[in-house]
Amino acid sequence: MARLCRAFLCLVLVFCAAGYGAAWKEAEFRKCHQSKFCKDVRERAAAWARGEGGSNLEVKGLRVTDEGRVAARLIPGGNEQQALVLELSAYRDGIVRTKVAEENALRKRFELPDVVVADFEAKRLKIDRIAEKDGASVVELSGYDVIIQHKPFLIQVQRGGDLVLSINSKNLFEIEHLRVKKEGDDWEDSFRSHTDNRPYGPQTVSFDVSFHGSDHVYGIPERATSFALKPTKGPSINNHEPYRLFNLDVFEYLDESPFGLYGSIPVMVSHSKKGTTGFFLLNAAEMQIDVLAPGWEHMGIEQVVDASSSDKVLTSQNEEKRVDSHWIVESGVFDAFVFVGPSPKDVVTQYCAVTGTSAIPQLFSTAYHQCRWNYKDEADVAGVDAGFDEYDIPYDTIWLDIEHTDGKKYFTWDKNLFPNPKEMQNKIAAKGRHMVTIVDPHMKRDDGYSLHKEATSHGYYVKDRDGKDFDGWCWPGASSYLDMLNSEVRSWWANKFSYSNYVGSTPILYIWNDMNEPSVFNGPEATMPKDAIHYGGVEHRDLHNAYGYYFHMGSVQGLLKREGGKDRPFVLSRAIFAGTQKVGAIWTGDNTADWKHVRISVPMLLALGVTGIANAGADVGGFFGNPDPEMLTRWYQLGTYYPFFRGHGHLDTKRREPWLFGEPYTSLMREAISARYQILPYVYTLFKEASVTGVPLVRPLWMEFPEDEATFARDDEFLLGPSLLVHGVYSEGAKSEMVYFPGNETWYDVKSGTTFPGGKEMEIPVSLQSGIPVYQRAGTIIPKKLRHRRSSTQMLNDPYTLVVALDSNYEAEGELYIDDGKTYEFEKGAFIHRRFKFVKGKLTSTNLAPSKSNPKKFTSPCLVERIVIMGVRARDLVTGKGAVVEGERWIQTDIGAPSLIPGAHSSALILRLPNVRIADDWSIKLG
Ligand code: NBV
Repeated sequence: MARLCRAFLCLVLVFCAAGYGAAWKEAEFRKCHQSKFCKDVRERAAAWARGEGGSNLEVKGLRVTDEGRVAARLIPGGNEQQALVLELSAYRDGIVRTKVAEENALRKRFELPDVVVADFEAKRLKIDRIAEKDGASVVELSGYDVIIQHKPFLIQVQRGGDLVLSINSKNLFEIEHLRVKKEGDDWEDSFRSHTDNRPYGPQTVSFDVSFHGSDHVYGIPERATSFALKPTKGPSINNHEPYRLFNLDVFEYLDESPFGLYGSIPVMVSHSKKGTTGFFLLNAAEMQIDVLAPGWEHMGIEQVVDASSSDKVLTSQNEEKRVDSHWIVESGVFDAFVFVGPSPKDVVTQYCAVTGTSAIPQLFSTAYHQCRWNYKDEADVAGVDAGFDEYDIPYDTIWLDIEHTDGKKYFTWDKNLFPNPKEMQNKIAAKGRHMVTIVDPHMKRDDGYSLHKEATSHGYYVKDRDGKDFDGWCWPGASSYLDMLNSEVRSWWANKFSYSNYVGSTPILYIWNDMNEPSVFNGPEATMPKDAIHYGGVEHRDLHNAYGYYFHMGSVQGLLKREGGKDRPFVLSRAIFAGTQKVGAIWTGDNTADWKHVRISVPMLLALGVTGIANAGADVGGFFGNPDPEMLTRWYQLGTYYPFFRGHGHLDTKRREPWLFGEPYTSLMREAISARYQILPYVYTLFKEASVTGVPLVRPLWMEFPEDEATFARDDEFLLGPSLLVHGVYSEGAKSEMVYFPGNETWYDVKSGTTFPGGKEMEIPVSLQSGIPVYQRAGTIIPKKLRHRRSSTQMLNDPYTLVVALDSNYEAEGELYIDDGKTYEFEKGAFIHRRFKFVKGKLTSTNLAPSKSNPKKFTSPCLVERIVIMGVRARDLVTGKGAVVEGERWIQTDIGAPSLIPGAHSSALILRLPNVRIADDWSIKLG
């Protein structure tokens, strides 16, 4: 009998998993009109906007509190019983926070902890004065004003006298008052076979935010769509779905779809020549956001017109430039932040001042990762590892997917396939390489699994609406999910990563968190029911979008604990929320081996970047399907410039290690991966910058060229840091690409040194051999390491090459950050930070690290072995004499087409073996 039952369970599981793997089925996911909260608010908003009512909030009793905040009451349509309270606070460096809640709430609404960084309140400014102007109250801050109009309630933010953002200019602000259920109230909400009890009834928070002076808005990842967000509602685009923020495991997601994927970051950014502005709503409930085109209010929601044709023009002629958005949030509070810029980088920095800057990764994790579902057994791992050596392709980390475990019980090994995990890792470690294993959040409900037993006895699982441990289906079969909202559970979980608990783990083993949306095969929309209950009686509805963030956080704590807080953790997560950047790296989930997915990875990474997620990548090769060798090569050529660079593929796909395709593909993939290793010093320096300022590695062109309008809707290319322009090749057999060169400066082709003027789009011939178009910006210096090695660890003591790209003033500058690449010693000053400057024919290296805060010195024995200077004028080319390291010795020079960059521009000059130390101050003069 027991055997029969087991066989039946297996069948069910296979069935579930098969359905799970099937192509994206639109009908399996809710549309706005299939969720009561979204349908109701969207319809109400359309009616209000046509003048049929409105929230009509009036501000009363506005004052400055003793604490230096602005406080007021908001009365909806004269109804004192349903008064709201508003609190507005200002923070240093252009941040405003506004909270609105019910004055007398039936029940305390959930406010999400653990996202805003601990020291944020310390940045608060004391507001001491409010000016009254034309029936409005004005808070004057440095460089900007916040104006609160009383009737109707309206918040406007003016930067340097220009209106940049307003809240409630469409009169749509509404917080549904929590109420007691009356007879006849129908609160239940059903979708397919699932019914959400909605025990607390309607409780939406909805409002409009307008971005003034701009044509474009960006952000609110994660979705596979254009970077500049297309309007979802308007005369020619009626009934487009709103952008949904609800973390879901979406099988075989489509490109060019507004549908929300595994992560949610409720941040919207607008940009125009006049500046950049950002808006963030701290709320982890399901959210639906409409981007409104003029005239949207005249549309009923049931008419269906295809939206795909209409894109950018959001403003009709002669109207003020603006983009309106309507936010519909299922529950929780209105806790919003406005970032006043004015520059694009300022906005990211302001947002990261609230939610944290990017965690600085270990150096190895910035190099290439080789993954597959699954490397089958120890012999397979050894074979792949040896393959990289045999074909002379560098890689740093090999990954093991779910099949390495004993029956999908995480922290265990399949004893037949992986009998000697430690030995296996030691062999990998001997080459300076690393391993990552997967640890998912679904816990097998198996009494023989000690983690499950413990979690059950401690009561650590999320509960279903009846108070029992939630029981859902996932890879292991019947599974429960840890309640990661509870810090005690996170800390218990963290202990499981110790070497004694995770038997078979070694110091080179790191972690991958998948399925943490959470994915529940038999749940509504393949996730956890919203009426499941967390610690403190919190409904899953209120924190759904942050579940994966908490799980990620718990695992990171685990690796930190394992190393006694010494080494930096590495945990890759699929589900994300605002603040994930401070926890670790992420990837864009299950993409497909399809050219469109190569292309869409760029806007996806751009959207993540402007919302603070600096360490992100897409599966190179495409997870589903089999890439042909050309597509795979093109994807590697692009992946070289992803912040997180990993090849990965589905269990059912053909093996695709780079050497399996023959020539020229293997060599071209080797070249692409090696190109990543060459720029690691630059990439690592960018990661350091992201950890301090939040400014991402993958940047939209307008982040560096804010006034260049031609870049505002461009998402087929990006900048990696300030200095590299990257344009992928996104189609089969492409012979040329239209590349836009932003700004007024020159761009140097990184391979040939050929120059292109800025401010122009040009047709650039491409071949598979030429790689994708990549250019260095004039006026920059990029540090590289050019010696070919097996892994980043083996490059540690390698000498540097500095690539100087001169601008029209004959100048250039750049930076290099180095530390031990592993620990937190840099916090005590153990790092090197250099600035390189080329001015008046002289290249100088100076210290950027503040000496006082540098008591614990970090030194590097590394030398500079080569300096490449592009853009040297003929009259300055040195013949015979060479350059001189000031006051000291002559060095060899090599003028003309350098061997490094075949076919290079004739004015490139190579200084060989200057042999100055990277850690020292030095200068080198030409001539
Ligand atoms: O663990 C298996 C896969 C994993 O390889 C992939 O990267 C994840 O995004 N996982 C999803 C579950 C199965 C997907 C069909």
